[in-house]
Amino acid sequence: MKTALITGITGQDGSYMAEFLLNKGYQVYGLSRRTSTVTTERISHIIDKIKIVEGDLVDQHSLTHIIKDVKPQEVYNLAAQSFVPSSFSQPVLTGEITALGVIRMLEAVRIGYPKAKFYQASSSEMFGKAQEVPQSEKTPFYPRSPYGVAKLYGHWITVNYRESYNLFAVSGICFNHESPRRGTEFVTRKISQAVARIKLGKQKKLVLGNIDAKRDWGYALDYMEAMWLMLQQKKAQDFVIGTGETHSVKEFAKLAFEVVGINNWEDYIEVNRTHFRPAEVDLLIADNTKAKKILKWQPKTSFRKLIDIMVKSDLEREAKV
Ligand code: NDP
Ligand code: GDR
Repeated sequence: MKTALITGITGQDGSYMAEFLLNKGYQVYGLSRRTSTVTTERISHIIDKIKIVEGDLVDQHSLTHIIKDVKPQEVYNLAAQSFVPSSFSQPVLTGEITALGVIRMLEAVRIGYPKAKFYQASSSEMFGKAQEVPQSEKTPFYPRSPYGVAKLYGHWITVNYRESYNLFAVSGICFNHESPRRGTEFVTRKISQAVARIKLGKQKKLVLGNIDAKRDWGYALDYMEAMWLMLQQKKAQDFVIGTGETHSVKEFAKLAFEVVGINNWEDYIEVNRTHFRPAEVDLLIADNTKAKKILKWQPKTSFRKLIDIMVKSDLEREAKV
C-alpha cells in the first residue's frame, strides 16, 4: 500500500486530494495544526479513513519528525496562507507559512526521508502582471502581492532542492480552481453563496471589488488528477495546470444569477473600493499544452458547469440553515 502525506488537508484541495488518494488505495496522512475550533468540516466524511498528524508549517521540528515517522512515498504540500488580501494585511506571516513553510517541508524530506516524491502547490499568482498571454512554464514571473512573492520563493526553492539534492520535487503552477468546498471569502464562492441567499430572500446585495478582473477558473476535482500524475512521471518537472479559458468576475456573476433565473443581476451588485487590492492581477489564462502532451491531462468540467455545480450546492446548503 502506498503512503501519502497531505499538508493543508483541512482546506479545499487537501480534502479532495485525500478522497482521490483513498480511492486509489493509499494510506493517507494529513497534517493539521492545532486550532481552538474544529477545522475538519471538509474531511468529516472521511476522517476515520485517514490519519491526522499534528504539525505546523512554521514549526520545523514537527515537520521533520512527521516525515521521519511516516516515511511517505508522496508528499503533497498544499498548506499555505492562501488568501491574497490577507497577504497584504499579514505579509510577514504569509511569508513564514507560504514561503518558508516550503523549505521547512523540503528540509524535512531531505533529512527525514529523501526518497519521498514532493509536490509543491505553486500558483498562477506568480505570473501576476502577466508578461505574456497565455502563460506557460516559460513565462517570466511578476508577482503582485506578498502571497504571489511568497509562492515564488516556494516555487524556486522546490526547483533548487531538485537540482541541489536530486529530490523528486515538482511544482504544479495551478490556475484558480473552485468548488462547493471553496472558502466563502474567495470571489467565486462569495458569488455562488450570495446568489443562493438572494434567491431564497436571505440577502439583498452582493458587494464586490474589481469585477473586471479575469481569471482562468477550473473545477478543483479535475486538478487533483494532474497533481497526482506529476508524481507518477519518471522525470521530475514542473507543469502549468489550467483550462485555457479566461472569464471576468462580472461574467461569473451574470451566469451564477442565471442559474437561479435572475436576469437583472446587475441590480443586486454593488462595487465597493474596500474590496480592491493595492496591486491587482488583471488577466490570467493558462497555456496547458505541456500538461496535455506529457501528463495526458485535460480539464473535464466547463466554466458553465462549474458555476452550475457551485450555485446548486449553495442553494441546497442555504435552504437547510
Ligand atoms: P485553502 O485556503 O482552502 O487551504 C489551506 C490549507 O492550509 C488549510 O488546510 C489550512 O489549515 C492550511 N494551513 C494554513 N496555514 C498553515 C500552517 N501554518 N501550518 C499548517 N497548515 C496550514 O487553500 P486551497 O485548498 O484552495 O489551496 C491549496 C494550495 O494550493 C495552497 O497552497 C494554495 O496557495 C495553492 N493554490 C490554490 C489555488 C486555488 O485556486 N485553490 C490555485 C493555485 C495554488 P487550517 O484549516 O488550519 O486553516
Ligand atoms: P485570487 O482569488 O486572488 O485569484 O487567488 P480570489 O477569488 O480572491 O480573487 C479573484 C479576483 O476576483 C476579484 N474580486 C474579488 N475577490 C474577492 N476575494 N472578493 C471580492 O469581493 C472580489 N471582487 C472582485 C479579485 O480582485 C481578483 O482579481 C486564488 C487563491 O486561491 C490563491 O491561493 C491562488 O493561488 C490563486 O487563486 C490562483
